[in-house]
Amino acid sequence: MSKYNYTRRNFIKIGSLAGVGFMISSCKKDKNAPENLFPNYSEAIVIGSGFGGAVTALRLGEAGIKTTVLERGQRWTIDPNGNTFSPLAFPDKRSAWFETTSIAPLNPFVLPTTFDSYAGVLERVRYDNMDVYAGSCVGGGSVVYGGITIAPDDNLFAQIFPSEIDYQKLKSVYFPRVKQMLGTAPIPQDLLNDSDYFKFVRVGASHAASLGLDVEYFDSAYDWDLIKEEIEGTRTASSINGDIIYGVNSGAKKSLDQNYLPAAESTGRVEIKPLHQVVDIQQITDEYYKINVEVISAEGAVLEEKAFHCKYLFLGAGSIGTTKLLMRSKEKGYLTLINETLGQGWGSNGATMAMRSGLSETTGVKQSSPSSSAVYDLNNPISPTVLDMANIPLGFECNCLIHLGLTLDPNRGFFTYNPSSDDIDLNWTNNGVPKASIEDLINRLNATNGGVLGELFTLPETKDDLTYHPLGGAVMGETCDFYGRVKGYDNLYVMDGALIPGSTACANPSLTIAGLAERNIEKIIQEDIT
Ligand code: FAE
Repeated sequence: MSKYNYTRRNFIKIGSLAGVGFMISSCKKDKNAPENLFPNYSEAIVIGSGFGGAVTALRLGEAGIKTTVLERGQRWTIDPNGNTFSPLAFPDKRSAWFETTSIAPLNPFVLPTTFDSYAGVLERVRYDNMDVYAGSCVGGGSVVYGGITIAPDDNLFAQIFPSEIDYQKLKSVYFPRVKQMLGTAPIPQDLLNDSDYFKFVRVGASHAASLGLDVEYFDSAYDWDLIKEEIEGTRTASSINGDIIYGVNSGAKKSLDQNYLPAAESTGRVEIKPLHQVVDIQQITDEYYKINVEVISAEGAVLEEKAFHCKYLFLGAGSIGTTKLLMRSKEKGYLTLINETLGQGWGSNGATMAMRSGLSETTGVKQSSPSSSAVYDLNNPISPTVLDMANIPLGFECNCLIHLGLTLDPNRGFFTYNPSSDDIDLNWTNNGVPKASIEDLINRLNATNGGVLGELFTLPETKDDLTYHPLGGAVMGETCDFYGRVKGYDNLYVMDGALIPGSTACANPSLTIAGLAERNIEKIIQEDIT
């Protein structure tokens, strides 16, 4: 344990033991103390409450550091009547971050709806050749994600990440730490073997086995007992209707607002401020940062412009959000020392979606979320590919399966700051690797088991122009060091997907992002916080 932690913990202990005496002494106002110099001062500020932000906030709170979390989105609390989130089939304003029509990626399956612009849970950012989806609420991506909590393959990890990241330690120490906090578990055998809701999983696994491919039943951040209650009819049906991307009304999804974030608040040192959208950040002295914030209403009106201040500033606004804040702030002359790699090294995690239809087997009238298995095609002739067995909740028998494929795509894009929009543009050209890899695998599955690629309604065969997995922009070893410290600045850190070099090596990213955040904040608290 570091000297700092020991001292800080003792400080808290002595404070509570000394009782009144301690309170009196702390009441003597030190006019040079930062909380008296700067409005809205916390020792630490975390921007964003997704995986990187939530891990960081908890560990700072546990270390006794007064921390404010600034989150642009709303906090959504599970309503026992099952009406917290927008339904999947008829999306309403709660589904989308300031849009007026559905942003569902597979539009043919969603009835066209229009609604008022509102601070909904899922953001779609449209760039040339690539649409990026991300969470926009307290809990960030964990509220809209599929709960897939999967570690990269060792060899693939080594092909993407620098050797400075000790992968064995991530796997043995930090991934278990994250999983324990989230409370993850694989699909129970009875649901896997017998439930009609998971028939699609069994069909997908048998087809993979026919090609000799390994199937992994990975840990999921879902409460499987609650899914059983949904099936039994004693709880709001939500997962079994296929809900994922706009939130799960039964509460079965173990999003960060059910674990890390309340744990952070219960330290008594962490405060979360929803609907606080950070505009830019500024180093105002060698020691302190100013964070300019718009406090917004759920309808998007700016209610107040406010400045927050801190000594330690942690960015957890996600790959797009963090990169945007750093680039905008650099452009405005607020953070000029950040090096020229900022905005580079962005990747889509080699992600692509594809469907198999026309299967001879039935795959289930209702295909329940969450996804629970993945097929490993590591010898794919184009690129190693891992195929998530996703669910397609149509409510009728489609004899079809839908997959999210993750490939080891070397393609990287970069952002440029656009002064006219005061935003960042992504420079990205698809190279065809994700599409070719997944199609190669699907063609082999179809050749052996029957079925065709795509061909249901107007769905394109393969979608490689959208990603749920934006990664990079302030990459480790380039813009930041190997613990997320932004080069050129003290006490400024990137804790989220922006730090990742464009790919999490054919794995869905949340576990890698959260595991790295656990690793990095541990080091930062030990070495940097005085
Ligand atoms: P993230 O979780 O996106 O959090 C960023 C937070 O910052 C958000 O709460 C934002 O609202 C907030 N923010 C942004 N800008 C600002 C600002 N200016 N001021 C204040 N706050 C701001 O970042 N991954 C998996 O591993 N398994 C899955 O099953 C899976 N399914 C997914 C399904 C969908 C539909 C989507 C969109 C993503 C999915 N992902 C999945 C990806 C995963 O959610 C994503 O990699 C992580 O959430 C990224 O974590 P970060 O901490 O980088």
